[in-house]
Amino acid sequence: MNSCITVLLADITTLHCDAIVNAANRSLLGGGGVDGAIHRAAGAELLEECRTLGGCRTGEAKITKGYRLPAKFVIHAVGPVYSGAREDAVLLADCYRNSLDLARENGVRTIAFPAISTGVYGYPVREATKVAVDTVKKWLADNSDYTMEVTFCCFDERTRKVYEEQTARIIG
Ligand code: AR6
Repeated sequence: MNSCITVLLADITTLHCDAIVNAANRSLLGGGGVDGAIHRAAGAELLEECRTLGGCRTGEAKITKGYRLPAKFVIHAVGPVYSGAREDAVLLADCYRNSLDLARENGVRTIAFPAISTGVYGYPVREATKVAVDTVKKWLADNSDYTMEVTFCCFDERTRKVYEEQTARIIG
């Protein structure tokens, strides 16, 4: 199987993946940051579909169509608001794992993640990146019967550099 991880500096709304992940909030009704950008690019139909979903718990994920985006699906994951508690990392890892499970259930082969929780939700980039990379690597190992191309889509150079360092690292 040819699963792989790529790090990219880009606007996630421009990516031609089967699915892009949104760093949403529990209402799933839009917001700022990457959430705002995804809703603007997808158009009003995305919000209409999101209204039918009844929100989403922190650490969980829900899927919609991508509408006017080049991506076929949007997977809306709700990251934790950073508090410094041990639970933060558990909930952040849940976001990545649940998004990948949902992606696989929907036949997704290429998926892009933003740096969930590291913007408005205040999660320190280095800590969040370690959780993201370790969780994705473990998921790929646990799903070695399925080919999935994972892209970490960074929006600034500093975050990209941290992802490059972490993905080059061996787990442990
Ligand atoms: N493409 C890729 N990454 C982006 C883009 C983009 N177009 N725009 C921003 N980022 P944030 P959070 C990066 O704040 O911390 C919203 O209001 C950004 O630089 O979008 O999980 C929601 O509705 C940062 O690295 O998400 C929630 O209320 C990363 O995406 C809340 O913000 C995440 O930043 C969620 O906060």
